Amino acid sequence: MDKEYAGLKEFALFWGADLFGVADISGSEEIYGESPSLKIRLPRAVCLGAALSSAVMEEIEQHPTKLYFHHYRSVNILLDQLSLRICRYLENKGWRAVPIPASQIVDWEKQRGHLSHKSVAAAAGLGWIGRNNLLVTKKFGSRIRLATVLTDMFLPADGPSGEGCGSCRACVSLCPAGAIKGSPAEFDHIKCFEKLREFQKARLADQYICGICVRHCKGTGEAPGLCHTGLT
Ligand code: B12
Repeated sequence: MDKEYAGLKEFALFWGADLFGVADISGSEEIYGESPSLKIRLPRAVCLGAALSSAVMEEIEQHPTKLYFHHYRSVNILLDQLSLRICRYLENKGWRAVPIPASQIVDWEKQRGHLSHKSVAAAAGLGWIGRNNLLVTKKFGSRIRLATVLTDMFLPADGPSGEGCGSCRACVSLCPAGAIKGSPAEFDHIKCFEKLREFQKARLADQYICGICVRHCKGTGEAPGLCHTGLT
């Protein structure tokens, strides 16, 4: 393994990353969306994944719990702190680095962040975009939150994993909004968002969260053979 890559990965895992990968984004303008909020363009994206607690996720039944709401924010803080540490690590070595917030919305109308962490994670081979429209990983399923650090450090890039959900449809019938269909392209964002608004109005959480499809996508660690073959 490349020495710089190995050193950065070790640092990231030490400070709380559960998954790590690097994507070459030099020709991937689409990760920034239609109306980019960032002026800076750097060729590498360091992708960081932090796993959600299984016990917290398993408390979720028909709606988000208060415990999940707090946990979701704690994991975002962990990811933002981790990104900051990585940024300082890279800058101390003389490279440029931009920590992208785990969960900041910069365009409320279009509901966009600075860039798509899911797209970066899929390009870095952490997993694939599943039927539930989320990044699905072998080890944690979708029970993983993401952040990205952009850099010009010359790091070797990982590639897409080439895997998919296979015949697993665990999330399809469990989605309370009926938003999950046969493929990620068919995911019904409007139905999903309406359900999140309903939960928020009922004061189940103060932000737009749900957690049901996250809970039921467990990866191959807990549900062997379910989520790791080609998307059908
Ligand atoms: C705004 C936002 C929302 C909006 C919706 C925005 C939208 N239209 O998707 C709302 C508030 C509704 C929302 C809801 C949720 N969100 Co949200 N959200 C974000 C945020 C802040 C920005 C997303 C964004 O800019 N999207 C723009 C579009 C263009 O990009 P995208 O949707 O990320 O990626 C698409 C394309 O790139 C494309 N694509 C990329 N590669 C591939 C490959 C193939 C084969 C295909 C077909 C498509 C494809 O498909 C992707 C999916 O549509 C991100 C953080 C971030 N900066 O990424 C979190 C994020 C996407 N959310 C996340 C989560 C978990 C949720 C919820 C489950 C809520 C919760 N925490 O309980 C629900 C998701 C329900 C669902 N199943 O999709 C996580 C996803 C983690 C994961 N494992 O995938 C993120 C990454 C936050 C984080 N730091 O981890 N979210």
